[in-house]
Amino acid sequence: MDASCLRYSLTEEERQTFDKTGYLVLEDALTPEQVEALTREVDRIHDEKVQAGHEANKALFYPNFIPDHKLFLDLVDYERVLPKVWGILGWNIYLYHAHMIVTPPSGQEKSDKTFGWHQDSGRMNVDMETVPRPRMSLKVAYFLSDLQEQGRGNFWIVPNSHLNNTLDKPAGGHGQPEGAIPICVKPGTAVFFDRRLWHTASPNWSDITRKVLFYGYGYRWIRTKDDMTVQSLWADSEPIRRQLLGAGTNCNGYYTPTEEDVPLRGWLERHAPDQVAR
Ligand SMILES: O=C(O)CCC(=O)C(=O)O
Repeated sequence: MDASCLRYSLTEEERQTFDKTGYLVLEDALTPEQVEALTREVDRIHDEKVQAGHEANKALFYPNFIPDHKLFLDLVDYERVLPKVWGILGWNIYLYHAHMIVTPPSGQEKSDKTFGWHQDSGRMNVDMETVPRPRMSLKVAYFLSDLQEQGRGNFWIVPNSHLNNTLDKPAGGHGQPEGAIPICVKPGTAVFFDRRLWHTASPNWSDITRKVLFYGYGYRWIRTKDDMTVQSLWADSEPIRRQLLGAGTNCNGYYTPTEEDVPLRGWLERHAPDQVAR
């Protein structure tokens, strides 16, 4: 990894925003050329899935897409984004989960039905007993389609809700929680969010297909959340990418890492010692 990526390190202002609100918006994280090239691959995969029987007007949730194209792999340690991820979580991290979502126009009437609000990681939220629950992981969502207006299948969040273990939803299944907002962004925007931030997908009432890539980073001792069949990519990856793709020397190395388990720590010690927090 080139040390020039350090110009994208998490700033103090970004840290405060993320800590306070539970999310961070990074406009122009991807260039228009990257958006175009990634969109081509997303469209290709979507077409293949539809040919294989996926209903064309239903949202496509497709996990474990990293092995499908080098462009997806290259975002795992993307220079504009990874420094902010380690700035928040530290160096003992990997990509525990990734999914692509394509949300075509639903063709349905607008409704005020309450969306599917949740925090990430399922049972993690039940099995852990603290208030607030610990952060553990975050996701980076790369928006490829134009979501500058709401109603386009936008990602919705309740800002500042990440420290609340519960969320009050309107009674009767209508309306959204107090403070809820749609994320309205242009293509190429990356949104970082704490896994505890209450969030949801929403229906696409527009005629623009929504396309998003989600990259979930967490501590190396967290299990993968989808199949993550990325082991075949290890051999051709440089050490930090290999770490991010889940490599380790043995099981204990996920809990008590050696130098070989976490090349990211060694790299930071050499290039940015002030960023090796713990
Ligand atoms: O599709 C969306 O906008 C929401 C995705 C989501 O809920 C998630 O990644 O946990």
